Amino acid sequence: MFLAGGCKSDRSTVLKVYNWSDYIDESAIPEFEQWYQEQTGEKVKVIYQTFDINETMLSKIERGKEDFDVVCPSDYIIERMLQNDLLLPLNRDFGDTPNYIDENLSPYVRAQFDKIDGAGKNANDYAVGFMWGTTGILYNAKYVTDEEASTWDVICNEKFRDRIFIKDSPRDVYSQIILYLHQKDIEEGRVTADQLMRYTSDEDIAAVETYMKRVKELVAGWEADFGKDQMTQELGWVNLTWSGDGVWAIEEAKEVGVDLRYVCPKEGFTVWFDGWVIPKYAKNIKAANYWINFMSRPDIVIRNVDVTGYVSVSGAPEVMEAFVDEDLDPIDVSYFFGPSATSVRLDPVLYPDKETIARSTMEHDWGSHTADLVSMWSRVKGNSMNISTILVLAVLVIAIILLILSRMRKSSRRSNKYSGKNARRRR
Ligand code: N2P
Repeated sequence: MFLAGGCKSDRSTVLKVYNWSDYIDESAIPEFEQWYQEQTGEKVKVIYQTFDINETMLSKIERGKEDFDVVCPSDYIIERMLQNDLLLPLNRDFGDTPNYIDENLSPYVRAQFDKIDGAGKNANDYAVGFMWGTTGILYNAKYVTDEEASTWDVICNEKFRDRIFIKDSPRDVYSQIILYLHQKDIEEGRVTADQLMRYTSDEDIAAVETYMKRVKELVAGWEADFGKDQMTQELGWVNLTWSGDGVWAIEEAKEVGVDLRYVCPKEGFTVWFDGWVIPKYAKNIKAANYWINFMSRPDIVIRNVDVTGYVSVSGAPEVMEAFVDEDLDPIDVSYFFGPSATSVRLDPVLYPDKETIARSTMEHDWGSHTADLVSMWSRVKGNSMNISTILVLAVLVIAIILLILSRMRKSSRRSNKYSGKNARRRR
């Protein structure tokens, strides 16, 4: 409940936004409040909260029925939310205010959202993409060769023991490993990458579990957001991560003379899309729709991309121009920006070229199998302590034992003293 000036506040003056951490230029929030008032004549105050893991966000809405007005899940979670009837349809009627969403959305993203299986509902009617990217390998070129990094097996390479960080995102890791384990089947045409995204049998899960348990022996940490810092400080050499974290880390590392690179491995990889949706427990639906529109305005898009390292779903020409860099080789990004964009000087980590994107596939919801995946992940990570964690814990346990022993000694001395006194008194 929100209280203002001692009275119960009108929920139409509050917009509750729930977004990934480090995913926006936060100075855009007060700008939205001002813009909303200019466009509608109404006041709104944004309450902005963040999450690091899709499933945390989903559970707050699915189980907790929290009244967020606008949230930003990934594609497979949008799929799940549609299937479980958790979303409201969007309203693109903004009166005199331009509709930045439909003016700018890349046709590639629209087509990908069409593939989301929303139980009869088209995801484009319930979600608008925000950022998108790939899952790949970020690596330190001083210790890891381009060749070593070009396969998912780099996370199971003994040479990089205790230098490997893995994104703590079971769905993403599972997808890359199932592609890796089935590389021969893909090459020989027995299965497609898209089909593999629906491989959820006990045997498939067991195969990924066995592989990941080998990986675990070498892993320095499972990270939700700190991998990029570990890589920049050269504490990690290999990081299974998202392209946006990769771009951010590469830029930061450059400043301190560290050569980080990012690659989408040869066996195939997943491409992901995060999009704005309005959950069914939302209370300020009007402002939520305006928020989504504002987030699609090209100048706001460019600022969000600049600050976060992630890439917008916007196919607007001004967005493309903003990221052209004359020092880069031209690449074919026509699938994203339209037929004339066959030779544009863009960073291929931000925008994979046409050839790379051909190796990509999109994840899907696992429905009732999700619990099996989550249990497998906890079995993999369970007691996954590295040497330093074990040492810290050992020191802590010894310290606690010493403390208890010293207290026991003191109290036994005290009780000897008292029983002595009492004994004297009794005498
Ligand atoms: C940024 C979150 C990225 C979300 N911290 C990737 N789906």
